[in-house]
Amino acid sequence: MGSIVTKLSTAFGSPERIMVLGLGGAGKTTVLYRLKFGTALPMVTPTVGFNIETLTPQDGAVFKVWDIGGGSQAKYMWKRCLQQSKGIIYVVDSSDRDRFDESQEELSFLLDSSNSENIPLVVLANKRDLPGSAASTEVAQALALQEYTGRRMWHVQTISATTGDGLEEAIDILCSFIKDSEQRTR
Ligand code: G3D
Ligand code: MG
Repeated sequence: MGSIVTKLSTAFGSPERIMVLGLGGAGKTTVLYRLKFGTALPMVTPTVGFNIETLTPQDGAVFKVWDIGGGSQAKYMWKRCLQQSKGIIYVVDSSDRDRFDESQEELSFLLDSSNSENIPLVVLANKRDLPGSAASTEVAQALALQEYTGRRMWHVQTISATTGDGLEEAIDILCSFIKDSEQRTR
């Protein structure tokens, strides 16, 4: 299997900048690793802060990965970065209902405080391999995504970053959203 991200460059002819955001532990690093290498992450190094990982244009798309939450000051810095992005990937641990509220608050802060309504959102409801993980409808509700209907393109895709299940579908949807938003703003 080739790298999934090459789809993005194939779709757009040039590398696109995608923000990958979510609370610490949601699975962002694991997602990034799988996008880049198409395999599971051999070892995860805990990361704190922001702008910590990127995929480069040679990989087909520029992915900026930022940890949010926990009172991080970084969130005041990613607004500008967000406005320059073509798409937002928001990663949620779908097995950790205790953090749904915090995840929702961070997401709404992100979306409401930046001038970014034209930027599509794909939520990765990660860790679907774990028993009892929330379905996409539950995650959509927990994140109050209905509020954005009609204002922003959004979709929730359940995935497992460790097995890769669902990730390709998620990237396909992001590609089609980005194409749609570019046609609208043209
Ligand atoms: P982050 O970058 O968002 O902080 P990480 O998150 O990618 O570091 O992942 C946090 C933990 O969740 C890691 O476990 C990782 O292996 C695990 N994880 C990520 N994706 C999945 C998944 O799809 N399924 C399962 N079961 N676990 C996943 P550790 O134990 O290293 O903290
Ligand atoms: Mg990480």
